Parts: sequence; C-alpha cells; structure tokens
Amino acid sequence: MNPITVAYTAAAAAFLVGVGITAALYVSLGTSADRRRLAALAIIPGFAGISYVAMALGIGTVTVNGTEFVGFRYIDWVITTPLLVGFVGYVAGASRRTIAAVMIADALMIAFGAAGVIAGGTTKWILFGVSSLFHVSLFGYLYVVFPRSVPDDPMQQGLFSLLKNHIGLLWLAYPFVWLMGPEGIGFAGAVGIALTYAFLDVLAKVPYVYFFYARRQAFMDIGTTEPTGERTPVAAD
Ligand code: RET
Repeated sequence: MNPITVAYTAAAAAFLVGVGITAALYVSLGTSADRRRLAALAIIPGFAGISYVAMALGIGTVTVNGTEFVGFRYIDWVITTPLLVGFVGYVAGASRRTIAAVMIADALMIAFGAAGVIAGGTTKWILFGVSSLFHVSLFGYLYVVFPRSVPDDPMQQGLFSLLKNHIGLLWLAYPFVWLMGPEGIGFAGAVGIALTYAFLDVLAKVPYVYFFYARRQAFMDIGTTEPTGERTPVAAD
C-alpha cells in the first residue's frame, strides 16, 4: 500500500476521534448558552476527516506546473483554519468584528499559499510572501489583540492561553514544510511532506477540540447555577 494513503487513512481515523470529542462536549454542555455555538467545533475535525478521505482517494489532486497540487488540503485548510482561530477569538471574548477579521486574514493566508503552489516562477515567491504576511498578522491577533478582551474568569483565561500557545507553536511549522517541499525549494519529497502535513494537521485539530472538552467548565455558567436560597445541610457522617 502507498505510504501516503496509509498516513491519510490513519489521519482520517484520528479525526473521527476528534468528532467524538466534540460530541461529548456538546452533550456535557447541557443547558449552557455556549452549547449551540460550540457545536460548530465539530466542523474542524469533521471536515478534515472528509478531506483526508478524499485525499486518500486522490480526489482533487492534480499536477500543475510539474508540482502535485493536493486540492483538498487547501479546501480543508480554508474552511477549518478560520474556525480554529475564530474560536480562539470567541474564547477571548473578542468582538464579532475582530473575529471576522481574523478569520478573513486566515482564509487569505491559505488562499495565497494555494495560489503560490499553482503559480510558477517569481509569482510563487510573491504569493508565498503575501501569505506569510497574513500569517504574521494572525500572531498579532493571538498575542496582542485577543489578550485585551479576555474576561476575568480563570477557566476562560486558562483555555485562551492554552489555545493561543498551541496555535502559536504548531502553526509556525507550516510555512517551513511548504518551503522545504516540492512546492517550495524541494529539499524534501512528496511522501515526506504528505506525512508531515498529516501529522501536523492531526496535532493541530484533535488536541485543540480536546482542550475545549477538558476545560468545558469555562462555558458552564457556574455562577448562575449556584443555589441562591438556603442550602439543605448534608447529613454529617
Ligand atoms: C502556507 C504556505 C504559504 C505560507 C504560509 C502557509 C501557512 C499555512 C498554515 C496552515 C495551517 C494549517 C493547519 C491545519 C490544520 O489542520 C499556506 C503553508 C504562511 C499556517 C493548522
């Protein structure tokens, strides 16, 4: 069996675990006001899983300018990475406007990266540069803009800082992988790059949704469910 197909199939299975985690989160949120919005987290591993199945089957993969363009990789990223950064903004209590702005900047980063693979010659490097500028802007949102609005709730602060650093570290790898692969300077081949992306994508998404599950208390409105009247004392033993 082709190693790329094996890696993509394994990744698709890992994303299924991610979907399971988002389902568990949904169930455990009960009557929380955040429940409906957080249901959209399921799209992150869900869409990635579908994309990996398509990639394993070779759907959407074409050769352009002598380089393989894995269409579903970029379709997956353009849908799911805005959600990854958008939800960090949501946890940070950012305004709808700010969340929309970060999601658009992210989608443009992916779109310019994809265009860079398709374009050849000097244009490729210009597009890579533009995509990288959007990448840098994301770090500005994560480390400068979002921290300003985080509510005074330790659970929410903890989740925000976890997500921020998870993205801040892992996403740095992507432009380097792109640069090293056949779409860039070609130090690494198609198999190495495919395995690396599969590994990075699983790490970027499955732990991400798990962090929401592990810190779900941040969405549980504990303050309002606290009994307000007299407590019935529990029999002492
Ligand atoms: C590209 C190439 C051009 C320059 C830059 C890139 C950045 C991509 C990133 C992708 C993140 C993907 C994730 C996927 C999860 O499944 C498009 C590779 C800056 C940051 C987190």
